[in-house]
Amino acid sequence: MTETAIAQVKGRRVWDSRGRPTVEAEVRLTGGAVGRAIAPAGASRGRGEAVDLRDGGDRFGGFDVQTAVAHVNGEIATALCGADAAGQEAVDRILVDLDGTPDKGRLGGNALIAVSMAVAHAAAAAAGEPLWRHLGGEKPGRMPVPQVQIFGGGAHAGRRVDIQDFMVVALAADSFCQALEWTAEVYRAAGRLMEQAGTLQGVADEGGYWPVFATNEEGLETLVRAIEDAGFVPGEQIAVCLDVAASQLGGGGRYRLGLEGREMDSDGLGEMLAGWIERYPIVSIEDPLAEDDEEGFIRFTRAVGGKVQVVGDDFLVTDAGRVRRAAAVGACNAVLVKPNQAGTLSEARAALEAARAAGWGTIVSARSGETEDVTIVHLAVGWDAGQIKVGSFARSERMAKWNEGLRIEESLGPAARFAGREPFP
Ligand code: 2PG
Ligand code: MG
Repeated sequence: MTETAIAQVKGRRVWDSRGRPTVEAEVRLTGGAVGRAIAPAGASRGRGEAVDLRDGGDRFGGFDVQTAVAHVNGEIATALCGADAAGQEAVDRILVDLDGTPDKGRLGGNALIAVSMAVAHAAAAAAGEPLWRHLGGEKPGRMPVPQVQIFGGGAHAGRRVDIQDFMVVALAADSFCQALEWTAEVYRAAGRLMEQAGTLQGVADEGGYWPVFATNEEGLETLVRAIEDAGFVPGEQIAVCLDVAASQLGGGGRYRLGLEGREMDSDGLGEMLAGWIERYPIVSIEDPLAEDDEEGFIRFTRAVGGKVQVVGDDFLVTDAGRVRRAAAVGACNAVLVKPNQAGTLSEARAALEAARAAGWGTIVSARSGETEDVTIVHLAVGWDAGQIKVGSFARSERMAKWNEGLRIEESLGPAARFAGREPFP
């Protein structure tokens, strides 16, 4: 324990992929090991997420994090000094108790998650292991199958189209490395199609092409064409995943597709999506309905859950209690795990374990505001999530994660096992 006792916790302000301030934490142990991590930030946020503490005011659009950083350097550092970094759950319990609020609004979920992840890195460093191995123990987890965005939309692209993420998943690839190779070809093919159509206008927040489409469905058509143009069989080799992020489309059972000037109720939206599932090679749909529409989630999961993965993001906000409740009533069959929605690693892991216990799929996910931090890749492998979602195949805050996955797969050597089709119904 003396080697792994926390000697110093330091916070600093760094910058994320949107040029906004964010919190970095650095943890030093008595034995000299150091861990460092950076909090990400969402744009389409669930109401039940841990609070992302911002300073407000005029500076940097109100997004500054001086208060959260001061909490890391002050109260949090004091509370953690002397604690054993090897005991992640006890450390996270100290953080949660110190904050003392149900939504982590006092110290800030951004302050807490940066520290929680930095502690994990420090403990792994002290053990002389990469984080994924440290978390996974003896049995190495599978290399997760990546859901990769090709077109961005929704809150990540000025609501140019309503659907937020048009993604591909290379489920027939035989390795993580090959899945990225296939995805790279699809990304290029999609860019060529946009160029030919005269609609190539750069990229959205997560690196997917800016979605210049007349309808939401045109995004799907273009995606399938891109898979074909890249030389793959849609559905068989490479399938489609969507994040509708439907909380952004309305609530209270009413939804509005701004691009198409259409309004519909919960069943109308569910039927539209079910129609897409019939016509396109879709294997996963995230947040098909709004976070307040549990009934809609139940009906949608009943209708299509046998065929596709129904993922809760804003709806479940990486909360074990919500996952258990949703599983009990049959809403969703998979959870998106975003550590900063929970606020600590232990709580994020608990949400993942609750989903696993329910027989659900699990996807470790980045946020739309990211950095060079690659912790989530280690979590996906170490926790054996089976799936990972990081955004698109451009911009280094995304590529850093894909590249870290390549390094992990290489170091696993012959023991590496790619999740491929396994996670999908
Ligand atoms: C999501 C994420 C990533 P954000 O909705 O799944 O695409 O977006 O980080 O803005 O919540
Ligand atoms: Mg989402």
